[in-house]
Amino acid sequence: MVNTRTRMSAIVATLGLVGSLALATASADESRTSGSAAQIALTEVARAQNPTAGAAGPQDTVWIAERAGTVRVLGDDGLGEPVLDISDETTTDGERGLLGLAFDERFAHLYLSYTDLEGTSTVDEFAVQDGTVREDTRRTVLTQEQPESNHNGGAITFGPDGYLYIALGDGGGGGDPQGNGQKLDTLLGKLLRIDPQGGDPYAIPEDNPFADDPDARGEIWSYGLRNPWRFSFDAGSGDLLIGDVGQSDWEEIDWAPASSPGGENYGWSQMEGTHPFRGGTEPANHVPPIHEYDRTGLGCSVTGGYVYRGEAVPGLAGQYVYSDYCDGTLRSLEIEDGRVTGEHDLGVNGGEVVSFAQDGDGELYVLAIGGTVSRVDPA
Ligand SMILES: [Ca+2]
Repeated sequence: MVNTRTRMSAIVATLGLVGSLALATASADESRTSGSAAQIALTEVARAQNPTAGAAGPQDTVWIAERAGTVRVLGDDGLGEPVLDISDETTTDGERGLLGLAFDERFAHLYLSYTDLEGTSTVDEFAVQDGTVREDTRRTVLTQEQPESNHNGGAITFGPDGYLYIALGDGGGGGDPQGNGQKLDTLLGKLLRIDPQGGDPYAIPEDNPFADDPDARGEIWSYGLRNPWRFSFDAGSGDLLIGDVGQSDWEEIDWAPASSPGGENYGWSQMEGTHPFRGGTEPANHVPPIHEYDRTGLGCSVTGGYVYRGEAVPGLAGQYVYSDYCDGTLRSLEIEDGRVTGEHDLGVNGGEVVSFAQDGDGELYVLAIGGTVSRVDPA
C-alpha cells in the first residue's frame, strides 16, 4: 500500500509538472478565487542585526545569520551572543554579506554562505559537536567569483536527498548581460546540488542532470534563474520552491516536484516570469513559474518562504508562505501537484521581509532586514 501510494504520488507529481507547463496561463487566471485566509499574527521573538537567513539547529534551536557576518542562536530570551563571527571576512556592499546558513541532516556540520572581501560567493563548512561549532574544522567547500555586487543569491539548504543545494544569481549588472542564466558552463544563474562530504572539497552526485555532460558544469541542478534569493524544500512533500527575483516587471515562484531528476530551465534571461524578456525566445524546455506577480502593486522583490508544516496554525497547513521585500505583506499559495489553486493575503505585514526560517517543528519565523525576528502564530 505504501509503495503503491508512493509511486502514485510520484506519477501525479510528474504529471503535475507537465500540466503546469501546458496550463500555466490558465492556472494563473483561475487561481484568483480562493477561500478565506488563515488567521495569523506575528509575534516578535527577537531583534537581530540585519538578519538574512535562519535554519533549524541542534537541540530544537533556530540559528540566525546576520548580514555583517555573525551567527546567533535564538532562545527563549531572544538571541544569544554570536557563536560565530566572520565579519572581518565579508562586506555589506551592494547585496553582499553573510547570506545563508544550513545544517546537514544530523546537525553534524554547519555551512555558511557569504561573499568574501573580493565579493566571491563562498560556502564554508564547520563541524558541529554537541551543538557547538568547532571553528578549527573550518574549510571552504565551494567558491564562485561574482562580476558584480548584486544578484549573489546565497541561499543554501539541504534537500531531502541529503545533498547541499546552493543558489547563485546570474552575476548581476541588470538584464543578465553575459547571458549566464542559459549558459551551462557557469555556475551563475543556477541552483547547484553537491555532496560536501563525498569528496575534497566536494563531490558531484552521479545522478545530477549534467554530471556526464562535458559542456556543462556537473554541479548544476536547475538553471535559468536570475536571483534565486531564497528557496526551500517542502518538509512534507519534498517539493522544491524557489523565489526568483525579477528584473523590473515580474516576480516569480518556481516549483519542481520531489520526484524531479533536475535539469529544469526556469527561463531567465530569455523569459521574465511567463513573458519574453527584451525580445527573448521562450526556450522549448522552459518551466514557467507556478506563480508570478507584477509591480503594479507594492511588491518589487519576492522573498521565497516555506510550505507551512507546523501545528500552531492548522488553517495554514500545506500552504506556501512567502512575502516581498518592498511590500512586506505575508501571502500564501495553495498548491496541488504544481498548480496554484488558491492565493491568500494573510493580512499581516512583516516589514522589509528578507527571509524566512523554519524550526524543527515546522513553525515559521519572519526575518526583516531592519532586525525583527517574528514567529507566525495563530491570531
Ligand atoms: Ca523564470
